[in-house]
Amino acid sequence: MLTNLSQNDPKIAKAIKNELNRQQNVIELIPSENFVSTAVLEALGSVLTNKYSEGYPGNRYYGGTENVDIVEQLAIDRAKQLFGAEHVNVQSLSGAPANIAAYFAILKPGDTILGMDLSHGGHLTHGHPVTSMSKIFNFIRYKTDKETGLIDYDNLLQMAKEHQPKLILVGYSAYSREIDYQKVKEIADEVGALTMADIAHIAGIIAGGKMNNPVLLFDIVTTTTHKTLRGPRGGMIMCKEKWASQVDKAVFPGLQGGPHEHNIAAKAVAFKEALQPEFKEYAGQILKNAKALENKLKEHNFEIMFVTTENHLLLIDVTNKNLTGKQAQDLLDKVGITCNKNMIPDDPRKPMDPSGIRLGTPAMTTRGFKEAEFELVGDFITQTLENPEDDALHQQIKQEILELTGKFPLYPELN
Ligand code: DSN
Repeated sequence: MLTNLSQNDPKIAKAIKNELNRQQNVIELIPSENFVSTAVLEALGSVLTNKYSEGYPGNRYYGGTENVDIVEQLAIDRAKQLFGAEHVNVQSLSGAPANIAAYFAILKPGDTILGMDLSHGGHLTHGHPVTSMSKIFNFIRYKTDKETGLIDYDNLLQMAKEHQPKLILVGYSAYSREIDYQKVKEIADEVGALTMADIAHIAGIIAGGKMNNPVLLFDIVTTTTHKTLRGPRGGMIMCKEKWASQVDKAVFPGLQGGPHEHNIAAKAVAFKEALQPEFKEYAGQILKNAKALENKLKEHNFEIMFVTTENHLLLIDVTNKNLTGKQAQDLLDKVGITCNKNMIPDDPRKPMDPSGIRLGTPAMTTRGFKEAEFELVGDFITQTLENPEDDALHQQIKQEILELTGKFPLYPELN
């Protein structure tokens, strides 16, 4: 593989081969990552990357768009079918630009948005002060309830009455519970606010029918396509028909130029895969695996944030193991388990060395891991983190992980 690249640019070819090797040999637990099919990879590496096509299918600013029109329309139609959406824009380059376009489609600068606090599982683009959007819109942040781990819907209503937001925003990056979209819609209706859900993390589980779907209820829903949805790196916006023209204008020409049609083709391929019955099983297995990992970690006295998981991820405070999130991430890296350090609710520590780690099951579920393997993963994590100085043990676990991952081949055809 990579025959031409190896000849023309051996340094890049070597880095790609090493990355393939890394992906094959580690237990990948970053909840926002996944392994696309080789069909998706082929679409991504296709000649569609050469084509400019500003505009939308049937209405472009360039000639020669008859093939990319077919590609983009298929992506739109399949996404509509997957989520029951009235209108879909598949051109957003990723999740952050999808969110920015969504805000500009339905709001005016200065409008108030009620979004979740980052340390409680919200996302940077939901109004963190370091982002440009926080200078344009007035973000107010709500939190989860400490006892139940749930969004405090009574408090959300109170805050909505107090701040009179134009938009209530749900959908998170590190929150492990289901969302009551109906309740959020009722709160929004009571104060005359619009509703937006960012389902980037859980889109695949929703598409597989295993979590609540806000698309039918909410004004606007954004997602990435590369997480549980298992497509290429990219974004997408779904909305009610009444917002269609504003959404399309906000994406192009509002925010972006030429769409990346190779990427849109890969999205279409992934959506076709997600429409197959096997994908429902995949979505269900993601949830079962997260439960198996949670049960094993609870057995070993790990502190699970938000009480439990009802999706694909677990946020864990590692303070009671006498570690920081960064130390835990580094130790797990050493044995071949990839995860990310993460803030916990109202974390007293800093983002670069927070109190927690975030673990997710989508990628290893794609490789074929089931509950038994995730119980083993829970044991590997425990042994590693409870024995931070034991190099010999770490070497032994690394070897066991190599043997385990070897039984679940990843991209053997690319070797
Ligand atoms: N970076 C993504 C994640 O890891 O959740 C969100 O954008």
